[in-house]
Amino acid sequence: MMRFDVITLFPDMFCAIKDEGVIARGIKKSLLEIHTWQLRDFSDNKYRNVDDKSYGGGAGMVMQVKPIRSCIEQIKQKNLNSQVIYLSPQGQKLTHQLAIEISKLESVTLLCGRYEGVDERVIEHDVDLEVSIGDYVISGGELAAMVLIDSVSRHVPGVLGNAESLNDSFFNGLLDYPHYTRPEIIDGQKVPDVLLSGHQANIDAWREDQSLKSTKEKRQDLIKK
Ligand code: 4H4
Repeated sequence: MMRFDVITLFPDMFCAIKDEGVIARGIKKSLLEIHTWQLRDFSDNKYRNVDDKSYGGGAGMVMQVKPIRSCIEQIKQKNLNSQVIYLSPQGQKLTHQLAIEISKLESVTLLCGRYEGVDERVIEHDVDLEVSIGDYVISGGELAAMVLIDSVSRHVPGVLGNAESLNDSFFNGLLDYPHYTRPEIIDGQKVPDVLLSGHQANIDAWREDQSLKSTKEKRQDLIKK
């Protein structure tokens, strides 16, 4: 069982992964648990504010320490050793390898930033790992958290039915080979003959060659020296 606690201003967004698809099935099979926490419930004022102006000026608002720290403390009362991951463009890039490592944890708390992010003292004192889904800024950490939950959950044993392919791109460090299905010809576009040959050894060799070829063309950086 892997548990995700998510600290967010928009808990309803997570219905997108809790109600449909692979993750929903993992939850139904009691392999996954996703619990969202509305950060505003931990605000110390009646307006339920959790952000404030930035010291030193500047346009954006910053998420305050206290509500986040109170929420993490409550989460840790239930999951003492939950690892706190903060989603931010300054984090370690989420890769296949990092997703596998995170999937080995039993409890993870995902902190979703909004505005300009969180007060630096949260990162120093409460956050165990900062993770980025890519070199761009999105309006909130929620979408990044859902990407992380999806990619990590696929490595939790039993979540992916054995029918669903585990040889997704990056499984062997290379991009995936091309896929085809019926019909054999459409608008003059044919399925490669080798895939119709029935020779599994030739098919496997062709697929490996295709993976290498597309990785060299599209992602030189993945070709190990
Ligand atoms: C968080 C913006 C932190 C800026 C945010 C910072 C990503 C991403 C993201 C909403 C929030 C943005 N999260 N991968 N890319 N001041 N989150 O863009 O640290 O630069 O994960 S900051």
